[in-house]
Amino acid sequence: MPDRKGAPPIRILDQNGQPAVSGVPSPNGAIVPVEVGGGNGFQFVPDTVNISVGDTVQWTWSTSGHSVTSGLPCAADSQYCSPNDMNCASGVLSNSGTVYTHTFSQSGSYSYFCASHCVIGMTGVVNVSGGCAPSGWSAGPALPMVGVRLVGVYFQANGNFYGMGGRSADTAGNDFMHPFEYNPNSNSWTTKSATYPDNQVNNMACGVLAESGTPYIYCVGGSAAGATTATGRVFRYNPVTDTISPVAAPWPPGVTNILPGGFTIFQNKLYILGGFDIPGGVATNQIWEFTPPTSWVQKAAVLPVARGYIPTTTIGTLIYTGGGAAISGGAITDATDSFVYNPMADTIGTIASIPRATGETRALNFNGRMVVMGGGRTAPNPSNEVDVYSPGTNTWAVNTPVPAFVTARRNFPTDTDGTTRIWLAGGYAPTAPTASMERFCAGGPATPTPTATATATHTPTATPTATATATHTPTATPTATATATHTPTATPTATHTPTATPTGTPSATPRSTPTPRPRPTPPPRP
Ligand SMILES: [Cu+2]
Repeated sequence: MPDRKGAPPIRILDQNGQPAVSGVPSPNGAIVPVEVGGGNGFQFVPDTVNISVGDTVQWTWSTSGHSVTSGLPCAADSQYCSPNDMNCASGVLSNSGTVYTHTFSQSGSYSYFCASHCVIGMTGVVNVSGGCAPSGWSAGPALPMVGVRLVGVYFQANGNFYGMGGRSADTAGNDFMHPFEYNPNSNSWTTKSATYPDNQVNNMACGVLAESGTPYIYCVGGSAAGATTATGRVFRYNPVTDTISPVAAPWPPGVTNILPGGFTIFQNKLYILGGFDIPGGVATNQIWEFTPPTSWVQKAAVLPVARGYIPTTTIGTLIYTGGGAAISGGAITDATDSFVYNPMADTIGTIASIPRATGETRALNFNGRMVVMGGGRTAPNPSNEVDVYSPGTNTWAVNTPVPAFVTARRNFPTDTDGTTRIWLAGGYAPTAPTASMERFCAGGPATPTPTATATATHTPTATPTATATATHTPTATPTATATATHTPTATPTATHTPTATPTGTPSATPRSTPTPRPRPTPPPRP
């Protein structure tokens, strides 16, 4: 927690010129100041703060016409907002001298923006760590039943982890019809009442998107147990009201029986990379973008190689992948190719390959690193290994800082709060569906790596220092040397194309399950 404890007490006046009453901090609560409209007048200063659970952020307006609005840029999710946490979607702007505080009681990475200036990059993030126990991996309660091919989604607005879709067995008729909810505070699972619109709920692409100020879990595509077809249909789930609603915007490839590949959220849009063309028995290379409420766009860029079930996550303004499934004649082989996609520039490049082949699992953004969770089906997979990619150095680490979990598995729901906690449950472990759950807690405060948020930050360092040096020499010719030093503005480039430094060591990491299993001969039903 750099800089915070040593900061001098701040004296701030509120909009009435009175000393501001600083929030109500929880027992260990520090108060962390952020200036609103500082820097070039359209920035939060600092734009990233790292705090502990129970701490309070105190935003103070130094210029007028700004808001603090929670949500991914630029879509309000109504978790908190200035001036009074009411009508967040309307984006009420406040003036110089305003003070707004919010106390963060759950770990996680909390994005916010100014409703007026989000589009020019006035965004911020509060990384909250700590508050969980025990440290490291520990067993959680089992899923209500054994399950595979669910999607794990952390829903920050209520702090719960959801298992969306999936099935209890690979034979027809075993698809789940209701979401599963895990509450970290009560440490228990609940089967929700809301019912899915159909039984094609395996291998969906899901993520949290806000629409008109309300966050939902959107789910796209999927297949049914025992089927060789897929769907493109989209629905959204409101976990607060426990309501599932149709979204009249099917994913176009799903209509032709393609399953979604890797998926992730960037700036309130859902991206799908690659997929599994079931009738063709091959993987696909397309990249699609969904903007709520109903807009699908196929991007011009394509994956350098076709892949399905790709571990995929967003870090800063870039989307990273690690491995994925190569598919031929319907048969799946784990791969190591890893990529970085720039959704703003619509360009794709190669990064260092993940140190072991995997697929049929997820990648998560944990403190600015890509964490690839076990997975894979090609022997000796499935695995319990955790591969950790650092964008800054284009390097991979194995089982550090997140160690391997206990039970090797694939096709399981997993997600993270981004700073402190990771949850996983179910999956094929290694071939039979399991119900077991594991949860990770980073003991003590984590140190989030600052993500390169390449939001066209226009830093107007207009300091043309005009140094006029007049040298007067006693001779008859006085020389006047005028030196004008113009410091050019640093323009941050959004295109971070890491050079592919192939790591020569494909890591012979000892696994907990070294026994090779017989491969099923027929191509697996997705
Ligand atoms: Cu603003």
